[in-house]
Amino acid sequence: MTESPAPPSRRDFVGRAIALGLSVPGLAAVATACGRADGPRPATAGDLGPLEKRLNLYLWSDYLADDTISNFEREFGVKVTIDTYESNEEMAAKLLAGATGYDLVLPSTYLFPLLFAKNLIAPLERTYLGNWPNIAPLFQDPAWDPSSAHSVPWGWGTTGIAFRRDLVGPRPDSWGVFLDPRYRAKMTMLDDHRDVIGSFLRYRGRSLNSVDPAELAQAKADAIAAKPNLKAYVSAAVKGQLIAGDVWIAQLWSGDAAQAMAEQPEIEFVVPKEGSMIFADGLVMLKSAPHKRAAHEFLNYVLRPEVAAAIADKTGYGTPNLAALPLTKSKIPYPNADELNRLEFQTDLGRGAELWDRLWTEIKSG
Ligand code: N2P
Repeated sequence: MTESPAPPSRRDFVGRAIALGLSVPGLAAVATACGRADGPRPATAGDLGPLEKRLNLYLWSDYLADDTISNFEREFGVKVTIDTYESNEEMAAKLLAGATGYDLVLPSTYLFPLLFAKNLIAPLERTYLGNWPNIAPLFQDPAWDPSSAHSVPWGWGTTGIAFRRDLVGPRPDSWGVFLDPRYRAKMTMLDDHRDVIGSFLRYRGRSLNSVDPAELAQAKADAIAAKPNLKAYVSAAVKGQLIAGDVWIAQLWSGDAAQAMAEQPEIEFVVPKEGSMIFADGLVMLKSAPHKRAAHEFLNYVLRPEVAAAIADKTGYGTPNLAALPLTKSKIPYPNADELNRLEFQTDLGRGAELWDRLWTEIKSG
């Protein structure tokens, strides 16, 4: 572990997140001054016509507050249906296979280039998004969606290790714990190739966005060596197993870990010392969306500070909504300064994606 990944560029999300994460109280004061911006909207060429009666969402599981949908349905008279997915790749595979009927989907930003290239995403009519100024400047005009023309940021978080403090010791602060047979069959990793392969790349001091075949071969070897110690590759569903004590150590996303911690105080979340991923997820509208006006009303609705704050409180993910920050009440595991320094933003793998896919298939069947 002699080499470390290249330092992030100035426009890199991590640097920008440092600014956000380190000054949350200060930002809260700014946000209070900004307030909410439900202004009148001018008529434009992009008139979306009358509000449809339905809206179809395709979202990550466990990423809403309890009343997010019911309040929207009541206020707007729109019936909402929701399908959920457990990984970006599951969602992308379904869309690329031609699934239609969905209005909005919620990919991680590393997937945006693929969805744009496949011509799946429609630009947004900004005149319907009067609440947009609530979004933190950090998340406006981001590298993944210049001019924010196609997306509304939803949440952000990190990948780390959630563990049962009462059952495990010492504190597992290295990705190497998954190679430790001491916890055989009491550990799980995410059912997500970016997280599994990415964490073993970091374990060896590499970038978690590496497409170098030799580095990836080592990550694959580590993943296969860890496999006998794992109970399963499982994502959101591991929360219940951690709470019950069937799983002691789980690779998990920060918000899902916070959801489990809210029910079982013996659960702790750590960003491993070798570093880890930071990600952002955002809503995009499909070109095939059957209910584009309702989609925009929903986007503008989730941009309200109180709606975004309720989502952050319930899900444990960071909110990109500056005006929502002072309204949040729950414990959201924002990375501290030290952790931020070792987080790396997940980016598109480009043509390397095929190699990653192949390795994942080999790991799972190996
Ligand atoms: C929500 C998981 C979203 C985090 N349950 C992964 N980007």
